[in-house]
Amino acid sequence: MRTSTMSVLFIIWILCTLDLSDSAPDECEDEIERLRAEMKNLEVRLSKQHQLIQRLTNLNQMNERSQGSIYDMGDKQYMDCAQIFKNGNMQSGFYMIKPLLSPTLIRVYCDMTEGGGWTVFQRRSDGNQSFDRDWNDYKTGFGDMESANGEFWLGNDNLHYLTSQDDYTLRISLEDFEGSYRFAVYRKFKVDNEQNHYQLQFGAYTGNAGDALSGSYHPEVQWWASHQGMKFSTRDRDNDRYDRNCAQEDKGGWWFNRCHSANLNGFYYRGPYSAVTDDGIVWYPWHGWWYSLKSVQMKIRPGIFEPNDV
Ligand SMILES: [Ca+2]
Repeated sequence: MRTSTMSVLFIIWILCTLDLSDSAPDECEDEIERLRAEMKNLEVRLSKQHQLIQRLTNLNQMNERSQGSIYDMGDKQYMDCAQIFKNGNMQSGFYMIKPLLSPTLIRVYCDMTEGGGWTVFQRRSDGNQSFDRDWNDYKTGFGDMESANGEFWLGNDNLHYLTSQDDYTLRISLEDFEGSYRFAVYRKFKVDNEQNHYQLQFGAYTGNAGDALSGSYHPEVQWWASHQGMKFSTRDRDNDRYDRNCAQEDKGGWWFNRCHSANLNGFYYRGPYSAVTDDGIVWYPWHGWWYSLKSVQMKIRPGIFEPNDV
């Protein structure tokens, strides 16, 4: 619009200057003035429309983010959520990362609360997803990676890629149906590769949920209830130390021993339950084997994490 108006103005100016038009010079000037005013008016309208489009675009992006859509990080690549956080992105949500060993970019949920920089690899929240899955599902990951509070497993290969590139701290957040919260933190959390059956290693515990993973809450049960050094098992791949199949009986993939004192991928009951086996979402030192938790989150970030050290 602007270009065509300017062209008309220019032609009229030429005609007036050369005095080739039939119009009197005054009429020429009037016409130029009228077109100038019209052009000004169009510019104002155009500017308002640009502002409106920008506002609508912003609103649309905010709406997408609140529904769990991914943040566009441009061409930069990050190996985990800690790097994303240190880069100044402090909004929890989905991001793309590329751990050093990973052949591809992977979509992850970054939890920027509790100090920020947490890469979440497991979430239970409402029983919406089945965790009673086979080896391949646990290898590659499964579940709802779209909703902000969706249930998922990030995948054992991804867990291996992540935890082999640095010393990571694992934080497990637990909630029961009475509105109470507990947490367990383990230093030096590592998951080996598939050839070694995603064997689990972890270091010192801190927290208020009790040390279920090492079974230190009761030395006499450690030989069968500790998860230290355990291989991953699924219903179709029995790597546990039990003469039957823990993953099949306890309805989820996990680092079973004979069988567990923590089973965070178990069946989603609601609080106290009774069943043939202790197959609920269990954290023994807090609620015992016969109470299934309301929500769980498992997440990692580098052991040395100084968010201000950008
Ligand atoms: Ca077995």
